[in-house]
Amino acid sequence: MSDNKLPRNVVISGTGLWTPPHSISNEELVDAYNAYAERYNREHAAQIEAGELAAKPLSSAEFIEKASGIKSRYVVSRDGILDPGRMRPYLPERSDDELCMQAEMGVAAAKQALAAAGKQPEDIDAVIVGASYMQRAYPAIAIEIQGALGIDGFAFDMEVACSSATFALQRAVDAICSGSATTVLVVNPELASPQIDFTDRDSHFIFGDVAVASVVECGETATADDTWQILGTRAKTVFSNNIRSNFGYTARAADVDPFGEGKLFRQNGRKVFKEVCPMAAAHIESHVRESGSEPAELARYWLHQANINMNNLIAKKLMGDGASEERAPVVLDRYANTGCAGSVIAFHLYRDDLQPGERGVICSFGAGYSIGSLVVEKTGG
Ligand code: CO8
Repeated sequence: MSDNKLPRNVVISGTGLWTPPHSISNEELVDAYNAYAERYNREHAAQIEAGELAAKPLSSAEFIEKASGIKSRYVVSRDGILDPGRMRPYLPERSDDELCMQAEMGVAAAKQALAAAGKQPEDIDAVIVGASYMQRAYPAIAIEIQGALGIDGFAFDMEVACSSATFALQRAVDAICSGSATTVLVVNPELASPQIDFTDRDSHFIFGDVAVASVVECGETATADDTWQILGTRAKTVFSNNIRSNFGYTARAADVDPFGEGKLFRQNGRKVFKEVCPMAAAHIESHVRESGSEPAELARYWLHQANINMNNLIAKKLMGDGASEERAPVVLDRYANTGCAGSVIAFHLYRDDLQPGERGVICSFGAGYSIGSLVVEKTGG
């Protein structure tokens, strides 16, 4: 408690995780992609031969696991992704009277977080939805979730790509510290699969769908057994084009196909790896020191889940020879990269064994570039 850098005692008092019902292994994904690529190459053989078109290279499950650590991913809809004639999920349009897909995912995670925190909808003052993409511009997904749960107060959406969750948690902390709210529900429904170009070998394997939620409140009102005091938050952004998504509503006015070549997720993965690892490690190191701990002593690092080699490098930098999967848990092997949700999934699944007084960091790093961190300490005991 003595190292709390916040003007108030603020805690995370409950989290929730909604996992989609379908998963796709690397082998299944690669089979579908390769069938698509072979068909494409056959159909365009003459243009490829003439040098007018590039042949589609084949993908490999071994490459994917070795380069990223990803073995499978969860998705809200599987069949369309694995159909070489479609190569995108199938999400039928819903009427305005139905909950949209993203709100439905968010509500499922939010109900778990509320139950874990022992809160009723009337205890919540604000709902913040942070995600890499929003299914629509307005009304805000957060307001739809607020309405579906019967929460009074205010709600808003925010997008900071992979750091949308940690930045949203920071917004919740700031609201509580400023007195504009006492209990905030943060929801991160990452509906990633519609933004993936499943016909692009370099990126078809990266993402999965998921939703997480967290209740953040004043320590004085928290009644849950499992509460985590937030000792400090830190956010950092540096502009980079190395991870970019260009589809947007202005495409109509620019007379371009909003989902055409290069408009979906794309990245220069090598550069991202090289530039983000040292930035993230230095960010965490200085934030942990500021909170009064030595990085090597921290019990747990709930790191962003994009790439196992990145996480191993960062963990080694922070913990030296003490780095282990137990101290920096991995969920990307089965969830893949779930945008901003990855570090919160890790926090949700891998914290029960920590004792009161033990500390850890929830940290995201990714597009923007953006890095967000929270140093937390298990309370009670
Ligand atoms: N199968 C076989 N070979 C392949 C494949 C494949 N699927 N993909 C690429 N290759 C080939 C390449 O073409 C290349 O061949 P060559 O040497 O002949 O040119 C070779 O394999 C090596 O390719 P790379 O150099 O690209 O391979 P890397 O070892 O760098 O691994 C990674 C690629 C896995 C992409 C790696 O660079 C990486 O993970 N980097 C970090 C990237 C990262 O963290 N990005 C964050 C992205 S997400 C984000 O920030 C938020 C976006 C918000 C959206 C979220 C929605 C939920």
